[in-house]
Amino acid sequence: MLKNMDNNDLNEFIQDIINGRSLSGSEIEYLLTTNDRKEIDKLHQISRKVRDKFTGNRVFLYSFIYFSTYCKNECSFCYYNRLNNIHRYRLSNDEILNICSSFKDKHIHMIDLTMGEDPYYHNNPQLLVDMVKNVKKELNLPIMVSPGVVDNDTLNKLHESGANFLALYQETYDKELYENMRVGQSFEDRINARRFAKSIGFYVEDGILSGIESNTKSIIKSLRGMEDNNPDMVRAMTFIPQEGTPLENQGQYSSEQELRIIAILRLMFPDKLIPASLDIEGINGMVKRLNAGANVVTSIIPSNTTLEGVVNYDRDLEERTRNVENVLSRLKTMGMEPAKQSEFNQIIGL
Ligand code: SAM
Ligand code: MD0
Ligand code: SF4
Repeated sequence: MLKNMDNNDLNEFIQDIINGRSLSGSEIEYLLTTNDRKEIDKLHQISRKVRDKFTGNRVFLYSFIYFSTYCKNECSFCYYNRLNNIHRYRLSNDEILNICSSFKDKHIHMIDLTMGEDPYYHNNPQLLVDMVKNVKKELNLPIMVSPGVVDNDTLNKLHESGANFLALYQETYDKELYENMRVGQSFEDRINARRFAKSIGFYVEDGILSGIESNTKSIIKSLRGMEDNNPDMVRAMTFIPQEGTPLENQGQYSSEQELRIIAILRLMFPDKLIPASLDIEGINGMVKRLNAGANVVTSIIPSNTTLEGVVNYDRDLEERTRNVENVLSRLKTMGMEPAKQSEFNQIIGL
C-alpha cells in the first residue's frame, strides 16, 4: 500500500490525511497485519510527517501522580484490582502538594491526578474536588483527572474547580472482551461519563489496550469506537501481564503492535494528542513511540519518590529514570523540544 508510493504519492497521501481523508476498514486491516517491514517503516515515517504538520518537533509533557492505589474494582488486567494482595498507599494532601511543587518551572504542561476507584474518594467526591482546587492553587497548570467513572455532579464540580482533562479509557469497544477485562463494570456508563464530560467542557482522553486477547477485527472496532466519540487525546498501551492478577500468565507481548496502532491513530486523528507513555518501557520506549507519531510524553515521575505507575516497568528497579530531566535531554538528542505552555493551553482552549 505505502512502499510502492514515490515521494509525490506519499506527499499527496499525507496531504489528503491532513485534509480529513479517513482510512477505510481494509486499509486499517492491512496496516495492522502486514508483515512487510518496509510497509511498517513507511507507516511510521508518514505518521511522523502528519504529526509534524501540526505540532512539529514540539512535545507536551504530563507528569503523573498516582495518589491512591486503593480500588474497589476487579479489572482482570490491572495490578491494583481489589483482589490483588499488594501494598497500597493513599497520599495525603500535603504529600500531593509537595510533589506538585517539585514540578514548578520544569516544562511540565499538565499534571495527571490518577487514582484507583478508591471508596475513600468515591464515597466522598468532595475530597477529590478539594484536592483539584488545592493543586490548581499550588501550580496553576492544566490538570488531568483519572478517577475512573464518577457521577455527573462530580464531573461538574471537578471541572468548575479547575480540572481540564478527563482520562477514561474504554480499553476495548468489543463488548464481550470488555466484560472479561473490566469485570462487573458497565460498558455504557464508561462511554457516557466521557460523553457527559465532553459536553460540559472537559477535554477527554480515550484509550485501548494492545495485545490483550484481541484480534484484528476487535482492534478495528475499538479504533472506530474511539473515532465515534471524538476524543481530544487517544492512546494505545501494550498490555503487560501483572503478578497476582487473573491474566498474570497471559504471555508477554512486544510493543510492536502498540507502535503500529500509534501510527494508525496518528493517521485517523491527525491533529490530536497521542501519548508516548514512559510507563511501559521507560525512556527508550518513549523514543520509539515518538518515532511512531506520538506528540505527548506521559507518566513522568520524579526519581526520588515511591510513586507508582500503572504498568510500572520500573517497579523492581533500583533506580528510576523517568524524570523530566531525562526526558528533556533525550528529546534534545532526537531534535525535539518541549512545547511552550501557551501552545498547550491553546489546544485545550485556555
Ligand atoms: N482507576 C481509573 C480507571 O481505571 O479508569 C484510573 C486508572 S487508569 C488511568 C489505568 C489504566 O492503565 C487503565 O485504564 C489501562 O488502560 C492501563 N493499564 C492498567 N493495567 C495495565 C496493564 N497490565 N497493562 C497495560 N495497561 C494497563
Ligand atoms: C501513563 N501511567 O500515561 C499513566 C496512566 C492515566 N491518565 C495515565 C496510564 O502511562
Ligand atoms: Fe481499579 Fe482502574 Fe485498575 Fe480497574 S484499571 S482495577 S478501575 S485502578
